[in-house]
Amino acid sequence: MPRCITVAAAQLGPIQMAEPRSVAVERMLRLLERAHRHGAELVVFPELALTTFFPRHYYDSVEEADQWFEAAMPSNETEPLFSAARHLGIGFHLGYAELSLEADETGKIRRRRFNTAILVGPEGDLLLKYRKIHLPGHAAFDPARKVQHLEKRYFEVGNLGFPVIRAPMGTLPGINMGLMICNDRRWPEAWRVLGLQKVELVLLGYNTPSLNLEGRGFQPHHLRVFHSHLSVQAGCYQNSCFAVATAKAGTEDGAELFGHSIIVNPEGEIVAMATSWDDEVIVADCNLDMCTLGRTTVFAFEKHRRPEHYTRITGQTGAVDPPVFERKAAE
Ligand code: ING
Repeated sequence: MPRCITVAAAQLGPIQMAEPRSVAVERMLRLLERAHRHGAELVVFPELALTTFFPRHYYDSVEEADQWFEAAMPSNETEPLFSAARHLGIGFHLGYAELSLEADETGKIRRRRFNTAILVGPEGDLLLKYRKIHLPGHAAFDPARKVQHLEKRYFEVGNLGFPVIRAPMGTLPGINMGLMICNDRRWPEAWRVLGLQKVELVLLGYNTPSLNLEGRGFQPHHLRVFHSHLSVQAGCYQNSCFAVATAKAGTEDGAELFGHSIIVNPEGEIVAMATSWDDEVIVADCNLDMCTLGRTTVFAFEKHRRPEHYTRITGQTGAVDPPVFERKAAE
């Protein structure tokens, strides 16, 4: 009996700064119901799905940005999502800005802010939590940029690693599910850490500007989507897993995010793609047995990987100059 699960990407269109969370939650409830009608057993919402992508806005003090964070999950405003999913018997992934009062590595209890994603099971259990590790952009106001991208200002680097859990989902007693967020998808290390935990289904949300806002060089617009798809397709192929990558898209207070949410299989094929930049559900039946071929042949890690030659990957942060060729004087 094939191990099949039907998954959905519940893409969100733009959320304006003025839109309250209740509006976003209402829209997400409609998408959850629509996905359920399509037979989805697991629904993936985007990164920072409850509010506008606020890291594009500069606030003098990070506390001023706390209006965009969730101090509790679920809260009164987000509880309807949890009860609807429980009622429909489906699991869901949700990205949000997490404000937590907890000890840091020095043991000091303080307010900590993370770009967070959770995976909630069909019974409402919190199965997995992940805090974004690869924070793109910058921490200080950057006058060169057309639009700011201040994730390094508002979020700490995640402290939960790249987690995988085996848990019931849909009709299956156990699926190996892992999380990453947005920029993480561009880093093969993130995929491989999940792959080394036998992940079968990677869930990720993203908010990605449709234009290069760095203002530091020309990049054709169509490459923005190409790079996003390339990263997810490569990650799936090289780790023999499925992925659901869900966008928040459209123009938020004048800043454009691209959509093109996708569901990708272990061969790296896009099996479903959103075509709007608005609220849209895409669905795919995933036969998890497809993960077996790659991980028992080309990517049988235990047979073919040579970690003794990979030490630069964890030993170095930045790149170093290579040795320079020097022709040896004739002897
Ligand atoms: N957004 C973008 C992303 O990684 C980005 C930032 C875009 C980085 C394009 C590099 C190139 O998709 C978030 N939220 O990480």
